[in-house]
Order: sequence, then structure tokens, then C-alpha cells
Amino acid sequence: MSKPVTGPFEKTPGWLDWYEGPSKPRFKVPAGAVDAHCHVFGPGGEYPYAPERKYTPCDASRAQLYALRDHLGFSRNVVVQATCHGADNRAMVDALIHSGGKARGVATVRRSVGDAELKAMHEAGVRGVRFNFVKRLVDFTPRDELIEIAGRIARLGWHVVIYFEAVDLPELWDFFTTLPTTVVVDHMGRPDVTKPVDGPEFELFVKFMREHTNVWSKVSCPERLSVAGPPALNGEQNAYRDVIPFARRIVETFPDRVLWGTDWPHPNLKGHMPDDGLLVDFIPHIAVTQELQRKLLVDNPMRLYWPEQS
Ligand code: 0GY
Repeated sequence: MSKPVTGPFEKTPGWLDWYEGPSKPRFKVPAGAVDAHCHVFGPGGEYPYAPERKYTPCDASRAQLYALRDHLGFSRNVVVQATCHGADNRAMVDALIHSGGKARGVATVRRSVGDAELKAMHEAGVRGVRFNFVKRLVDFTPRDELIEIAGRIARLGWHVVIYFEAVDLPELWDFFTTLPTTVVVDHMGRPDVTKPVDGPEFELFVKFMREHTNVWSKVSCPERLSVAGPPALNGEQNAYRDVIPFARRIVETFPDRVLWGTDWPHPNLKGHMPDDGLLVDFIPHIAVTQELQRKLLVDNPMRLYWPEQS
């Protein structure tokens, strides 16, 4: 992969560029595997970052994303609109259009979005919208605006992706459970992995999924959730081992409603930048049989993003 190119923007201080020499994973993903959570950033000179952004990333282009896909052995991507681009979806849509049908997308829209714009995004491959509740990333959006958007995109057969932190689930529960679509949770609702996997906080998340069969979860981002860190830091074999019980529990309890993604280029990581090859090697620790791996990496994302081919 070639080095990140920095646009005419000052990166947020402390920002780490994505790791340009990812290892070749030892785990061979099944044929047709989908990286169901990744982003493109700019390039900022072509697709400027949003004025309301909370961070300025390094550039990370579609060509670099697709080179990573091939290097890791994946076949497809789901490109998720990142908050640094606000509701300007051009960089993400451009990535879909130039993917040869191998990428689908998740957009961010405001209530002012026109029907023609939604239709054009659908034709490019967008199949969902993302509602973000992580306070360090976005300003508050009124619930009635989100409900209105959810109603409109439901008619297109799209789903809603939600990003929130575990402590906020009780307050957001009623809103989430009124959403009329499939609801995909980013990164297992960001559990605090220093707490027990069968403690009240994670039990609430499991209950959320058990009682609401329209709720799916990405079992992604061990590098974000881990306190133990990667092997280079903790000297152990299992990278991000403290996240394993949480992700494994979700995979084994809800095998037909889980997705996995690299989260490349890993926004906002300040401590370390993960080796994406090691992230792939995390997969067999959380999906321990070939059947679970196939559901996680192929069957589930294909059913949600390429239903016409699954
Ligand atoms: C992620 C996580 C983060 C950032 C964003 O859109 C974004 O800016 O999602 C984060 O900072 O936790 O999933 O990419």
C-alpha cells in the first residue's frame, strides 16, 4: 500500500496515520468475505472535510482501501460515512461508484436531503444511514429529525446504523426500539471490557439484541475497545484478548445477525495504530467454527447489502 497523502489540511494533533505495511493474515477468510465497516477520508483536496467536523484525519483514498481489501483476501467492502465528512457523502459515493460493484455504502443525511439525492445514492450502492450518538464525534440531532429520516429511508429498503457508547444505551433504548428498519449497532455498542461479560452493562446489550430481532451488531473494533492492547504491547499470542469474550458471546448468541469490519483507516486512534492483518487474525478467536466464520463474513453481510446476490 502506498503512503497516506496529506491534503491541504492540518491533521488533528496526535492523529496517527494508518499502518501502511499490514501483515498478511494467517487466517484465510472464506471466499466472498465482506469488510463491512471501513471508511474513506477525502482526499481532502478533492473532497473537503466538513466544516462542522470534530477531527481532521489523514487522507485515505478508495484506491488505498481497495488495495487493503485485496491484500487481506476480502472480496467486498461496506464503506461507512465518517463524521469528518458530515452529510457530504461525495467521497463515500465516489468510492462505491469506482468499486466495480464490490462496495456498498452507509450515508449520513439531514432531513433536507431530497428524494432525487436518495435515489442517486441508492443507485450508487448506498443501503443505509448512520445515526451517531457519540458526543465527541457529533453535535446533537433532534430525535424527530432522525425518525423522519428513518421513515423515508425505510421505503427504500435501507437500514439504520447506530453508534453509541454502552453507558448511553438505557437513555437511547426507547428511541432505538421505535426505529422501523433493521438496526445495525457499531462495535457492540462499545462495551467497557474491564467490566464482566455477564455483568449488568453487557447483559443490557444482549437483552437489546435478544428482545429486538431487527437488531444486528458489528463485532468489530477490538483495537478501540481493548485495554490489553495488541501483541506487540502485551507480549501475548491473542491480540486484543480482553475483547474476545464479548465478541464471541455476541457471535455465538446471534450468529445470523453479526457483521465484521476492519474499521480502516481507524479514525481517532491515539495510542497505537493496528496492523490490519492482525485484526483479521482476531476473527477465528471470536467466530470459532467455519460455519460461524462464513455467516459473519459472507452470508450475513451479503443478505443485508447484496440481497439480490445472496
Ligand atoms: C468508527 C469510529 C470512530 C469514528 C467514526 O465516523 C466517525 O468519525 O465512526 C470513533 O472515533 O470511534 O467506527 O470509525
